[in-house]
Amino acid sequence: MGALPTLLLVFSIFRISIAVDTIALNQVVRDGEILTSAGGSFELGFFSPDDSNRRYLGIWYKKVSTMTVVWVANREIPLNDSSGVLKVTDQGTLAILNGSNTNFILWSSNSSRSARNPTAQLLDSGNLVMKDGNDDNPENFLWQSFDYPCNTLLPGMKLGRNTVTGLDRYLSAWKSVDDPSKGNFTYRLDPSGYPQLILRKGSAVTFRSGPWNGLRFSGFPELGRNPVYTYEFVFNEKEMYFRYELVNSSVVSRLVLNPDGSKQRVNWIDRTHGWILYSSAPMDSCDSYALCGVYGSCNINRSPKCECMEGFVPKFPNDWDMADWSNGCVRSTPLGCQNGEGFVKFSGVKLPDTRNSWFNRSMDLKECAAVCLSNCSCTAYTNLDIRDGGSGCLLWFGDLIDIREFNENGQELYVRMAASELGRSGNFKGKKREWVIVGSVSSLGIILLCLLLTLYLLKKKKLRKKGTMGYNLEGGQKEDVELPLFDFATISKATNHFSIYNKLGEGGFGLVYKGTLQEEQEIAVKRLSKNSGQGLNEFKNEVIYISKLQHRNLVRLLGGCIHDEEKMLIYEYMPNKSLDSFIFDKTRSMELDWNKRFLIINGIARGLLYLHQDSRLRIIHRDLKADNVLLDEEMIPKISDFGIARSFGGNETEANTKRVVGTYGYMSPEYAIDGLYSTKSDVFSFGVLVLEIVSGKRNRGFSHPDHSLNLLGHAWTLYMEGRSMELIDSSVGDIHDLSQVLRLINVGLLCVQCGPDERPSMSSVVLMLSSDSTLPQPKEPGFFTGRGSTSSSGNQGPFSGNGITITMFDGR
Ligand code: ACK
Repeated sequence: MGALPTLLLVFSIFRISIAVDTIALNQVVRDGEILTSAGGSFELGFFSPDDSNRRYLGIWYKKVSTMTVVWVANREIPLNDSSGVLKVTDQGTLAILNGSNTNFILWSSNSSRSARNPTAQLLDSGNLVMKDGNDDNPENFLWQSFDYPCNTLLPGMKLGRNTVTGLDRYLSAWKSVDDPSKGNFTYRLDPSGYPQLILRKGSAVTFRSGPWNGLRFSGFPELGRNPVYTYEFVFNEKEMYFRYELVNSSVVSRLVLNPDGSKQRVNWIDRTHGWILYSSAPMDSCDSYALCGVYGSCNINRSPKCECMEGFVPKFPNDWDMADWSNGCVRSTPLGCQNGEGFVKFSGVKLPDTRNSWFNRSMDLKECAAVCLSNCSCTAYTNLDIRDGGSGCLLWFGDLIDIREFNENGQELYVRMAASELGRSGNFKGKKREWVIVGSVSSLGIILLCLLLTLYLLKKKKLRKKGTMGYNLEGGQKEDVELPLFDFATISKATNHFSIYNKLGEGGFGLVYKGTLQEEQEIAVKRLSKNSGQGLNEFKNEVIYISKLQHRNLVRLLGGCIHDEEKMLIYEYMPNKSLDSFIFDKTRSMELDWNKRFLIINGIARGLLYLHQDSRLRIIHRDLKADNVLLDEEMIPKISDFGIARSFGGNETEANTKRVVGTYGYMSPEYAIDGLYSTKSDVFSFGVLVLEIVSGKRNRGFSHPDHSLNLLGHAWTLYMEGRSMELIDSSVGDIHDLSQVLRLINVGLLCVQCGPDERPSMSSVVLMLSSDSTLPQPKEPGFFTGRGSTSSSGNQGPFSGNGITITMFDGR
């Protein structure tokens, strides 16, 4: 191992500054030595964040007199003395070794490929890159620190995802000012619906930027044209990211996520003034996620800050008057998908949460309105891009949440309203209100709606007394479901009054909160969204099915809660959340070694076999996907979300529906195209899941530089060429039994065959997984080409959705 030539060293009293920015193969940077970027902007070396002897390898500004670290390599594993050494290894990686035990690698960069002449260089942008010899083309870098941000976004860094490689670049705060290990807060580009930047504390959202509108993020009205920065938002098939650059490169500026969860853009002035704040988020209490609840709108210049949007009233008026706005607002007149419904325009707002949105870049505003009106679940729309008079279409499905008003640079939002609301005159925060599309009012529809509402209220009253939930199964057969009922106060207390900090995420029919009962029992509470017509059906469905089922691989329902308009289901809490948060995450996927993945696949297979064959009702889940598999503390998989499940009686084996519901990428061809579902459509989804677990890649959104096949087509091609090994996720680590993995790929491919009859039943799958029998050769998979191909795109319409369960009326 060659240390750097001493002639190149410039001594200072406490440290040795190396007048080079590069180290070559087997050269080292020892603790005390400093690498300096060519233009003198950044330095790299070992440092301690406080007086302790904890040593980290990091990058900091050279010209900023207050030590400001922008990147840390070994943030989770400090050295306890000054024996640390940074070395370029012959595997083309950078490694931190503990000098007293040179075989012990404390931290290492990964490498996408081998290199003949690996070198590490600290660039003047603050990017530490690994390259092969003098190849300065960023496309060819073996590794770069800009791909693994810590708490700082420097000019030129991308904040977002590469959807091809799965690389997710996001900021994570330090634990405290003197502890660089990962703290509670993260700031990342969320790919659900139309992407937006989301600040989270743990898994709870605390702030979001809103969607990019061509000029800025909707929630950053100040982020317009300015003399200091330029901004870029890229969203295409391969990448989605946000990036900024400095107009004047001599300005020293950074965006930092602080340990307390504030995100700040700061500029260095001089030693006297220090770092000056340019902007920060959250900027005021109206930026707190969902402060005013659904259909509530926040205005910082008003008292009280929260008001219901016009056409809506507080859900719980008493709470609302006491400034507890978290339960939001409900419609004065419910929607019923009636003729005559239309839209009211609200101006000057931050667009609501887009995680339940769909978009289309080519539609204009008129087409957008028409599409929204034709889909009963669509609640609002607006232009995707506000430049040049506006273009594109953004649609919301479900409740609108986290809306605020701005004095300047707010946007227009068209909200769906019942016919009777459209004629009313009024003002929304003093801004112009217009109604947009009105069809012919059907009084019959309104009478029918009132009748249904009365019936529903009567039924609800009855239910509360009995502690029993009575619901109709498909086909009109009535089911009374005995379910332990929790009282509302208990659940409200357990979830900290449905605090946003307890929010786990959004499930099929509403928000999911974490709760703790008095006896310390942890629970997950699914709360039915108000006004979610389809959500009510899914809620009933879930009650009917899951309360009757019990299996080690199905999530357990503990009870329900009904209180006025509120409906909730209470489940056992799954500390490891959903499978998708592991397999598709570069870091977390490393926790899933091969053995764990095999056990998870087996567990899902057994759960599905129980549903198809062994349960009291024979059930087809219809929405099996990685998001709907939860993991308990021992990583035992539990199938969840029975919102759209169906049961089969007697000898029935197959049914047909006009309402195709499910998730692209997991739906079998006969279901997506003809609405035909059977146990074999679940088998197809299971096969997709198996291939995703093995490869660590999503079927939907999969792309490959050499072909336009999706994951299924890619897996099948590799199988046919005898190269199945190449499918295996590189994060799985050592594989002791390769034949077991190859067997699983074979089973996965059998399950995704195009014809339902060709696919094995779940009982055969379970057998195949547990025996060494010879497996048949799979035929071509169904839907095996990627986007834009004729054989797979029949149903995809004009939208793009990311893993969200979708509904299509009339499957063709
Ligand atoms: O991937 P997640 O963190 O795990 O986000 C989703 C979210 O709620 C919406 O479904 C989480 N979730 C759902 N049910 C449970 C449960 N029983 N225990 C823990 N987390 C849950 C899920």
